Amino acid sequence: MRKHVILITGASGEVGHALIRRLAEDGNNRLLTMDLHALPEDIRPLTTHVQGDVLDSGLFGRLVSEYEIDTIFHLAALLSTRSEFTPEMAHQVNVEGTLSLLKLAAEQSQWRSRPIQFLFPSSIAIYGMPDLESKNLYNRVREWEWNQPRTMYGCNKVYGEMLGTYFSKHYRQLATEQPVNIDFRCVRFPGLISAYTLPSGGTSDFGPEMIHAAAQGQPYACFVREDARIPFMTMPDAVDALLALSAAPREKLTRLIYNVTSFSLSAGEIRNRVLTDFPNAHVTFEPDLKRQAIIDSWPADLDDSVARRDWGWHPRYGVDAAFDDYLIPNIRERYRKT
Ligand code: AKB
Repeated sequence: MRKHVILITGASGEVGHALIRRLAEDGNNRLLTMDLHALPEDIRPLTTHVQGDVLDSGLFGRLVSEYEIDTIFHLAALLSTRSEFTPEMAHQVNVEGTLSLLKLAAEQSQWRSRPIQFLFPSSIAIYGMPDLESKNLYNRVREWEWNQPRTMYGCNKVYGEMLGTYFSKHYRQLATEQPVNIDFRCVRFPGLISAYTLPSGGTSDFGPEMIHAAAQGQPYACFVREDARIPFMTMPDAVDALLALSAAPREKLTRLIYNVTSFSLSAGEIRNRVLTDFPNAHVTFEPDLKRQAIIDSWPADLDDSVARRDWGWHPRYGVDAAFDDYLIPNIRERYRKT
């Protein structure tokens, strides 16, 4: 008999790392993970890992002959800064990879005549504020506002949201065969900050980089202006959001795509927080005008009231708890060991 699994793509990335740990806490969850890379050692025993490409349809064929995939967390993506250097590859991974996974979900749902849940993390990168005046004026953006991204990654993510919506509502709408039943659910994340891992290839990376550099006693040259402001949340809250949305009763959901966030800080405010805990930290501001322009196009904050209303979303870590209870103690501990 084929084994029932939760499939996680992009498993060796930051969100994957935290999500695998959390899902593995429930011994009933059997995890199947995929990534181009091997998994970090600490999470290897928690999952069956397949090193491979989300664009490899032959690989998917082999996986479905062995496993029944009930839920998919499709995390694999090239982030915003990296995608600007290789936009065509970003399109392949971020769009064609998503399309392959949605097709896999569609086939699974048809063969088994049951819904397959598809969790898709999107991003503040799908927004595009035209100028700083608008960014300051329209502070907390709602899901349907300003959806005009200026990065390849933002375009890919907004299209991924649209593809997921299409697959869940209209895919093969004129066909007579067994209907497709994909339960697509999406959260738009702000910048994420983990105490245990560092991001790579993103543009919100200045937040986590600054904190981790200070904890290691290293100087940090921040690539955006001191007044550059975007929303952030901690990694445990990001995982909570994915799991809470996954567990929410379908009938409570009035949307397929939800903003989630916790706090909004400028780069200067992050520096000030860092200095409180690491008074010798050396942070300078040396804006890279191109990356700065991307941050300027992202909203200063997100309105996540619909997620709060529909599925009780509420971050565990507001700004004070994020720094005092989660980030600073765990990051200190992390670098004390090395
Ligand atoms: C990035 O900076 O590209 C990501 C994101 C905000 O989605 N962290």
